[in-house]
Amino acid sequence: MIANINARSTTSLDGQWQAIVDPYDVGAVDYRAQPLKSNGAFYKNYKPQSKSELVEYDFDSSGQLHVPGDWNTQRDSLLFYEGSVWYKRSFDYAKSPKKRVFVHFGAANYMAYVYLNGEELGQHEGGFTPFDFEITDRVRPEGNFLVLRVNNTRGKDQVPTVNTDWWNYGGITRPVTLVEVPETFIQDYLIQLEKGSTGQIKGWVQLNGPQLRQNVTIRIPEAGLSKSFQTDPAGHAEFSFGANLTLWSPENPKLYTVEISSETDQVTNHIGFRSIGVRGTDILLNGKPIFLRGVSIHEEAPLRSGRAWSEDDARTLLGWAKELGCNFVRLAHYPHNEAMLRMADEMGVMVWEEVPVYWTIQWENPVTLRNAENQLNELITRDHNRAALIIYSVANETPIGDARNRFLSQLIQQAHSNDPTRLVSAALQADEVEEGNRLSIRINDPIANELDVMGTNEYIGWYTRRVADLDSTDWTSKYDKPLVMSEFGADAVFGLHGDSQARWTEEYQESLYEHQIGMLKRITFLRGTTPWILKDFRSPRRTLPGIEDYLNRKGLVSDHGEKKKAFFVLQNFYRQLQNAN
Ligand code: GCB
Repeated sequence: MIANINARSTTSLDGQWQAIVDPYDVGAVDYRAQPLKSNGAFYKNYKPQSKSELVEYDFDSSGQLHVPGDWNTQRDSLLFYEGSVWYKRSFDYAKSPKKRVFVHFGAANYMAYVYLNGEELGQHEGGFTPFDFEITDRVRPEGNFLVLRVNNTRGKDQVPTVNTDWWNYGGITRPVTLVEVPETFIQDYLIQLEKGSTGQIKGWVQLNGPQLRQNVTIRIPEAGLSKSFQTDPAGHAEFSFGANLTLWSPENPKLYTVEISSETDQVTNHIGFRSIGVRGTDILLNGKPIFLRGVSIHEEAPLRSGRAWSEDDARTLLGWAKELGCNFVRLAHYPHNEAMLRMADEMGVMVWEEVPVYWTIQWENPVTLRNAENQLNELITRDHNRAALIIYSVANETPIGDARNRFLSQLIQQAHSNDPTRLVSAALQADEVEEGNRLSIRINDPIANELDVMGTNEYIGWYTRRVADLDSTDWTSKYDKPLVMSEFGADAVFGLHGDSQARWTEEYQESLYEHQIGMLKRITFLRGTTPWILKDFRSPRRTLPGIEDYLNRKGLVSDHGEKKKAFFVLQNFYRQLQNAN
């Protein structure tokens, strides 16, 4: 994967694409369920050569879908659709001499089968991470046609699996871009502060192409830095050097222009430098203890329905979080689009990113584990230069057991070894123990031993017990580690009023937040909160008519952007925390 394509010479393929809805995959397999190779295969984009020839598909008269975008919110008939849609887009491309060309996809949910000019380029599994294919020798000056079959059928062995509390939006949900690079190009690089240091930059550069041994220079003009290195025969160079930098923080999200140049290529990135670590139950940003004032966010557009993908979407969502007083967001439950991370870097919001290892997963299945590892890798590769990114979360509410423990342990090790500088967490669930007339909640999950930060989701006052019970609930942990309360919340319909005992009212939600905050203040090892959730979001599990209407209503903001009463309760708590610092 090519890192940071924003810094490249690119051509956008976004816009209207021709689209064929294919619920039975007739464009891919024949009536004996064998792969289609004839002109009947939709990726051939074949046209009848005479009036007698039978061809049963036609992209040009099949309607269009906008890319990027989920298909569910673009046509009423696709609202609940799960299956295949074929996309086609034609383009001309004048390739510069001695350059290589890649086609890059921000994401397509869930499987993507990609073809150029009637030939297969490859496949990608996983709905939320980027992928690219080289097309240097296949792209023509005129009349190219790029075809994708995107299939969002859920499967038990997938990541996520069949059961989730969010809408399974299908489609090419993020931008599609042609990227042109030199024959030997800078494929990826990591330029970050060394773990535990605020004055030492450590990282590597990786070249790709025929001329792998080169001089590479890292320049940070504003900091007066210029360092050169030689890559090894595999095109890799590691480096470490001292730097006197203004550190990135939410209060001062300083980004430097960093230039990485080799003899054949040059790229620029805006990079912030900060350290993140833990000491006992504290989380340290740039060496100082911090409290993560956060909120959970789904990747849904703030002011229209469907998947979010643009810079404007990111600005609005993170703007609401900042208005709440947040210095932190949890991007649940899968990798969000890259614009969110860039915006978080600029706006000074720390980020928890997550892979969709959610609820039940085939813990025993090695293919499922490889898939989860791959999604985690692609996420790390995409975002490892973002200062805002401080935590990787490897799972959400997964049931304790040997196979699950091994699975998560593998992901935790992988995150640590691929990116030693960031913290690793998971949203766990805790045990409830009655002690006299008080309730004790105990964090007791073997996987906590391997995490840097523990996350816990709890729904006291909504799914379990009553709101008043929060006043007599205490938390314990046998781990000397920080806790982020990664979820709590209640559903409320914006504008529905009643007393604080009445479900679905803003008053119920408001009261639950007040009592939750009372309880949270008593947890001595609590270092962050990301209540559930910033905005009402689509969920197929939420069927109650007139109330849910297929929306999870736990938003602090409604699906139309209206702030509920609980928004102001949380805002007030975060103001107190901010003033106490
Ligand atoms: C949870 C899940 C989240 C759900 C939420 C709810 O525990 O982690 O994905 O949406 O509860 O509203 O039930």
